Amino acid sequence: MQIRSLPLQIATSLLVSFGLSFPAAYAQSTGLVELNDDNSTVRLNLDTLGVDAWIVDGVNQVFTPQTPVPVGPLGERYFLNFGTDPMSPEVGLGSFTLDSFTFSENALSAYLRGFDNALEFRYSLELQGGELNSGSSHRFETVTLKNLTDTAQQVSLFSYLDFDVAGTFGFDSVLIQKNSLQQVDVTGAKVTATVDQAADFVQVDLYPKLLQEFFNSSRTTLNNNSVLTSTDALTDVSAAFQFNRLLAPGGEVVFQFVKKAEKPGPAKDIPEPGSAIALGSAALAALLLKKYRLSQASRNSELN
Ligand SMILES: [Ca+2]
Ligand SMILES: [Ca+2]
Ligand SMILES: [Ca+2]
Repeated sequence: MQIRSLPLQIATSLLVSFGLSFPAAYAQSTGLVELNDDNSTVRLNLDTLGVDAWIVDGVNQVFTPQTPVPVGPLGERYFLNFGTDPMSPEVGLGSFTLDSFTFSENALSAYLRGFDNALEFRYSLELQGGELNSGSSHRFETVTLKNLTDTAQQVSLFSYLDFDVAGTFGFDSVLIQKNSLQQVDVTGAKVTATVDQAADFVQVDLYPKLLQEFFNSSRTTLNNNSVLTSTDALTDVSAAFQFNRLLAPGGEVVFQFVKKAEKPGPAKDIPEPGSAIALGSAALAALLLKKYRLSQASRNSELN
């Protein structure tokens, strides 16, 4: 079994926050909510809106600590920054006030306020499972940030994602671009996350390095590293988007995220490796020839 430990830096910050009574502190935090639809289950913590399970056909696709941790789930989290102070660190939604929430069998929505009531965070999640044993699942998430002050405000939203595709974290490969992430397991199973607008910065890094950025005392700007492959069974990839937005007084910004899990079809659909390479080479050669002919044709037409 692959086991990951809680980073020291985060554990230390918990000591400050909660004293030594980790289990009691965890128990006091608000409960976990579980959503279900067809072959899928999502479990999230109302206190942080962190996700610690996205189970598709019995297989969890996100990082879940072996034992509960006081900061709540570490698989998927939102972190925020507010204003322009270069020294101000990010905060998680655990520091926000939960005004209200509603949920049904497969959907949840919540209203929170933070930064001394200067920012509203509205969240909704809908889970759409797939057919049994299809490996397919969709999650639709909407985040709305509203400036509750009467002056313009700079806001940063971080979406932190630690997928462990197909239930294992080793050997996963991740590619993140400005509005999409793709993470692939050695079995070919895949998780993608897309967002309806371009991030200002992105980052992939090994756990727990990236997560620590959101628990340290400095303001974080992601470094735009976009590709990483885990090279053994014990290293683990994670990724994040960073959106910087200027909100007018009373102004809002809405982010639409879609997260999708899928697995490869039956083995008979996969060509032999040799024939796939041959096919790829032939297709590439045909394409190059076509391009060459096109460029010759356009050159000829320019000359005529
Ligand atoms: Ca991972
Ligand atoms: Ca995996
Ligand atoms: Ca930071």
